[in-house]
Amino acid sequence: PQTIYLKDYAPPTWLVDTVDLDIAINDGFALVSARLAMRRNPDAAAGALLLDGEDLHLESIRIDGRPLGADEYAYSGDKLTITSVPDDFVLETVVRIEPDKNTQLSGLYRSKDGYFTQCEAQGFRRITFYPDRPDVMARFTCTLHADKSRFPVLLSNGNPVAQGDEDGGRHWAKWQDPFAKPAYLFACVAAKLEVVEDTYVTTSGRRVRCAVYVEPGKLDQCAHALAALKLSMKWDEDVFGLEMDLEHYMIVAVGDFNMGAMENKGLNIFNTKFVLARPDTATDTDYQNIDRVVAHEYFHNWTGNRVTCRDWFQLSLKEGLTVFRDQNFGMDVHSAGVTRIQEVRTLRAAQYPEDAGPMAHPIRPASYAEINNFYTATVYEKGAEVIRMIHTLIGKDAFRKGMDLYFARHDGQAVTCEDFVAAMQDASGLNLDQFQRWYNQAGTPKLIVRSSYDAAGKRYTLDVEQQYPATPYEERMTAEGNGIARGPYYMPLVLGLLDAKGNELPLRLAGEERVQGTQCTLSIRKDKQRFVFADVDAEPVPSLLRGFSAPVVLDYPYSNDELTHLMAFDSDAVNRWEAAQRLATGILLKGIAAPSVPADTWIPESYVEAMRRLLASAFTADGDPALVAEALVLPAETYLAEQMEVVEPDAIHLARLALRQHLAQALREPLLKAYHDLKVDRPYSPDSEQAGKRALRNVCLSYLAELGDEASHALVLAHYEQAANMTDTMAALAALANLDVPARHSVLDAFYARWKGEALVVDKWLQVQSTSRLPNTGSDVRALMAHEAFDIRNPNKVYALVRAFCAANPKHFHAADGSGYKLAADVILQLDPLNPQVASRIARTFDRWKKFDPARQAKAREQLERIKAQVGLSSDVAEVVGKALD
Ligand code: B3K
Ligand code: ZN
Repeated sequence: PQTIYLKDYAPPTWLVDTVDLDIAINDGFALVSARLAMRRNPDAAAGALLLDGEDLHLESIRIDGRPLGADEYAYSGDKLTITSVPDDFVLETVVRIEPDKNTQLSGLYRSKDGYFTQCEAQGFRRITFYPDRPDVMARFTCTLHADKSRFPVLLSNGNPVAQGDEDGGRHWAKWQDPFAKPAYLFACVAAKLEVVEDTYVTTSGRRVRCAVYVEPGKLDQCAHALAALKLSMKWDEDVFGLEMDLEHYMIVAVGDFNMGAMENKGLNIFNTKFVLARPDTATDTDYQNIDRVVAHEYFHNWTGNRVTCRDWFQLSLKEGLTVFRDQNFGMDVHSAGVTRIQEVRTLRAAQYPEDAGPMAHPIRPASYAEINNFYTATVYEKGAEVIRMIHTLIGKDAFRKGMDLYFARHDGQAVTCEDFVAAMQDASGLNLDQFQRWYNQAGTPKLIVRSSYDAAGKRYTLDVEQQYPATPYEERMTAEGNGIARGPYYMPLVLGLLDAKGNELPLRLAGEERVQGTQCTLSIRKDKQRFVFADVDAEPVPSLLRGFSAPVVLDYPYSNDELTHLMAFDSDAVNRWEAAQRLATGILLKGIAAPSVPADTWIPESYVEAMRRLLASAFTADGDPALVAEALVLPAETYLAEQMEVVEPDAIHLARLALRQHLAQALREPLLKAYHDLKVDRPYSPDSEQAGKRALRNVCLSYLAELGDEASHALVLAHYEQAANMTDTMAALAALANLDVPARHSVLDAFYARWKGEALVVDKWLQVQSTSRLPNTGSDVRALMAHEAFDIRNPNKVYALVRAFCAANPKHFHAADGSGYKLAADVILQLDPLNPQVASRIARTFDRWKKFDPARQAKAREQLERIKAQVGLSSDVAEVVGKALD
């Protein structure tokens, strides 16, 4: 595939003022008539008119009403070229498209009995000819026509302005969006849907109709999403002073969708997974994810829609910022500490390996082959960390001023990441030049901290060094002559110091008058820096990188005693959790290195006691069960793999299992007691208090299930039978899926029979099986691919069965015989012609293949080469596989 460079950006030659679309849905095809009022961009170089168009059948083309002759235009290679046009004109095209055959789910496509759109990043060109780039912003109207009984609901962005019936049992509706927008925010829907509605009144008194549309029969699963929408509207007013600007805000749920959801202006289209929930069908985590995705898409209305991206390299401008905003919303509506912990875990599980692998890129890449491959954990999650660091460095009030300034300067514009940073710099007065490196350098920096204590002088010294070795991204850029001079990052290091009793010490840097309180933020800017704290009476335990203040790997030689101390006393929730993770990681790495040694020789008794105290702390007056649940969960196998030079998936699995079994044996009594004490007797609510109790109770259950005796099996089955909500049901089912007991099959069968009509529940059923550790999982996944429940055209099914197997079942995906790699490659090759975006996401699970032993590498390479050799491979998969093999 061809590489596109940020440095080649040029403003659009042609601008579009208005777009009038007319879309007629017919059996087997749609006719799209577009009327574009266009003019030459005075700020751009001259050039012919070039429009994007993909899989379009051109029926007619006119300029200012005059049909063009065959020699006046050319359509090839996804470009329509018109050689001679006036400076100002109206272009009218009619194209025929086939949404029923659109398996890519980009552009206008059919899902079940309705038609839906997905235009970000470059789907609009699959609907009509257009300068399909985000810096072309236009005002849209859209008229839809379709059969009235089959497609009673016709929606597009903005406000409904007219509607009527027409011949042949058809009807039409016209929508008008008052805001100019890039084409990627266009949406329309023609389907049979039911709707639940509510009204939100903004601070300035605007009445907004909030509506959630779902397929018939699902109205009882919409309440939570609708409530989350109103909560988000309120939050954005309270925290950022941002109001909803339209009279209609609609969310439409669709079962076939490549991603989570899409922020189209006034007409969000959502994967059903992030809308539908009922206590018996959705877990606590599902409910929380709905909150977050609804908030995220709503927040895009300002960060993304009112101010959008100049080009797709700037994707993190809207995504990093909007993730940061939805994270803060999550911290406000749920537990702040637990929410942050979950984010840190996701970042390290998904983004760090990306930064360490062949697809490494900065949050603003300087080149790409396929933009759809850059909706990544780096652009989203690391992007949010970068915004969070600005927030930490300049403080909450200056950050709010910076946001205000950003909107004052750029409302209605398509801008760059520099524009955002400039607003933050100007509002705060803090120079952020060096900070921009976060936008240009790839890779996770390492922060090496060493301490020393001078008892005579009562001084405590921290030496901080940062390392940021080049990644394959930088090597590629340099080889192409596009290299950049790398340098140290500017980042906040938030810390506290604990004394031997666990008290937080007042902090004063030597040479400074002021005591900073018990927590301070050090500005890290250089390769090496030294910080000296004065008046420190005895050597403290440092609590470094509180709140995970920068997306780095922290290297500090903590002893196990220091970690247990932090686990017990640190006032920072993230660092209490982090101490438990570090402790477990250190112990597990020892166990992994000595696979034939009995577990009790590498598991220190002090660790077991620390975990016992941790569990007990959930029941103290200020105990937080949700936080304890997080801290009791051992680091994931994939996380442990990243800590190793050469990954040994079997040894990792066995050591982690041995530690779980050891803890289950040693803490059997308190685990059982906690399990019984934590039972929630009230009617189900997804609130954080109930959810926290369920989380801890279910963690206890999962440990107890490791005991492997009759009693523990009976406990799991009883939990399943008594479950009154999907959270508890899935906890039992997940435990059972790992047990080789006769009840496993009967329960899985009964579960399927009970839920086969609920697609999202069937996804859960597929996923517990694909992530099982039992020996036959690989062949079970193959068998399930032939099951009536599976459909390779439905992304949720592929993610639940195949992606979960590849990404969350390392023991089986990395099976020594190569069967896991073969399975993944078979699916990628089958899926690529149908849906390259989803195929490419599966291909990404090969990213870390070079970290394994030579025998596994040979098996992985064989499959990667096999994929690469496929004729007609999509640019999506070609880019991923090409970079993996480089
Ligand atoms: N902006 C969309 C992502 C669209 C992905 C297209 N391949 C969802 C979001 O981040 O809100
Ligand atoms: Zn987003």
